[in-house]
Amino acid sequence: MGMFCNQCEQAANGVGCNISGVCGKKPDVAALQDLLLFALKGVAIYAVKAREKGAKDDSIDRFIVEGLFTTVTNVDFDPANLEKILRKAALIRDQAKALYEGACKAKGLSTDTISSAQALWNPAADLAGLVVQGEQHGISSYHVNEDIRSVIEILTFGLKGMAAYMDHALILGKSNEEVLAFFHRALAATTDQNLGLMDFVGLSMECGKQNITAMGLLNEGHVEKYGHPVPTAVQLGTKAGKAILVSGHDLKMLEELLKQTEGKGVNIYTHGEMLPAHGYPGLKKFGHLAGNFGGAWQDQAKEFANFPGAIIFNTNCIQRPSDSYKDRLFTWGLVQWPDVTHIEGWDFASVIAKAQEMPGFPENPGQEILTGFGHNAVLGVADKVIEAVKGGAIKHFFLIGGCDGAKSGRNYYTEFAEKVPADCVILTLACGKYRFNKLEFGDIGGIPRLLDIGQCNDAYSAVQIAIALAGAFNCGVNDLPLSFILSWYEQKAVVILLSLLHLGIRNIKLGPTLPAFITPTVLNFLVENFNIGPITTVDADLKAALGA
Ligand code: FSO
Ligand code: SF4
Repeated sequence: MGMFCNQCEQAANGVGCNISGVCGKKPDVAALQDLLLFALKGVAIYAVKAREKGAKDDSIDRFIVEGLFTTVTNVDFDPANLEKILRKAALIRDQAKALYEGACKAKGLSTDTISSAQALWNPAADLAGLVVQGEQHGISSYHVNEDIRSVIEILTFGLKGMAAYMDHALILGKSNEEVLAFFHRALAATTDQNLGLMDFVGLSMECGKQNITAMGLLNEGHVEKYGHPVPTAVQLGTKAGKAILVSGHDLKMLEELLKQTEGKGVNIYTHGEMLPAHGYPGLKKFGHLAGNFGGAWQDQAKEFANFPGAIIFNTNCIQRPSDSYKDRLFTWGLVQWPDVTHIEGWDFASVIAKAQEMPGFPENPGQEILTGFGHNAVLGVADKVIEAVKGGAIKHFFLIGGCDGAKSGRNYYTEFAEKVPADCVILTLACGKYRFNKLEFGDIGGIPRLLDIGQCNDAYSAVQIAIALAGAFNCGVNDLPLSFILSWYEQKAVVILLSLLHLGIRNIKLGPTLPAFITPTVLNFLVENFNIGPITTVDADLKAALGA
């Protein structure tokens, strides 16, 4: 059975995974995810038609967002769960069709004949049949022209990334009609063989724009619920007591767990992208939010084996669990792994019970690191920052952010942070920060030289900071003494890149390697319009950024 997937930075041989995923995705799961994307396009075709007639349905919108997020790298590895979602997709498609037909009827209009395969799809009778169906609808079927296919992939992966942020926002009760409608419109467009390269370039840029709204919504949801992040020292040592480790991005899930463990002698530790949670007043108020454990996602197998408590994933990036911790590993939300207990809903009693069975940690305080430099905190000291720039104390800002990953080439980011001159400030976000966030950078006149803005979605905060600085200096963002040194891994990074390009940000350095799904023609286009380029050597890239 063959597969082809090239959606993340780990794509085998820089081309694509065709035997089995480097991430652990097996060919059957790859085919089921391809089929899910195909089915979502069918739903979207009817949802677009319904919206044109003024009809929409929250459950259809929500299904599209969750379905897309399900196909993001390192989210759902469970064939049985994917089968359930696929069967629901057919029902949701029927619901979207009925919505469209009902809206036409109510207006006394006739309905268009829809003949696209995506809209007419019906699921095979069993799992094996679904896999066979999925094998027909992989990436190679997107378009015969490889450059158009490349841009359709950029758009598709951008939509997947945006779905992740939108899903978190929806969980917090935040929504936006324009963004939801765009998911349908863009997905339906990918089935339209009459569209050309520039149509998909336009849609990709629009995806970047819509994603700023989605990340803004998520930021609003976080701030309304938990307050603006404040600079906070996070303990890397351990507190005596039972322990639960939370990995992922979902703050509401963490909050619920904190509430349910209050007074139970169970301490909660953050892992990976949950680290910025410590900066939110509404979360740090829980005394048993004890600290951060471990590094970025790719080190989980080694680190989880040493965690003496229960572990729960609330989003990506999950990897194949080893037997040493599989029985105390749980998933929540969209993340699933076969034979790993999945928590439905908001009751974490079984996770807490598992933590109670485990030995927990002794008291062992350790190093502290800082987080919580969201736009509110940074702009709160904007006068000081602007004065430091004008007076020459701060010469340049580097946004060194994005995803971490397993490749050795990612040492570039550690070396880069280490070599940033002492009169420069590093802004960072997402899990790529683990390459250097335990190093000592000192401060410039009281302004820490390393400012952790937050999770990958806090790219929104980084953009707000850049726009405010540009306003203060009366220039464009590209004229600021600010360089973007980005690392990517999966599709959330793709959509953030689209957002930066939509904002017209130029000269981005991207690594550790360029996406396998970008053809030379498309790369030329990006270079010509945005002067984006691959990372080279630390010395050369630093020199280029500082113009020295
Ligand atoms: Fe990292 Fe994983 Fe947050 Fe991604 S934990 S790699 S871009 O899911 O989303 O930064
Ligand atoms: Fe390969 Fe990445 Fe696709 Fe996994 S998600 S199969 S590692 S390209």
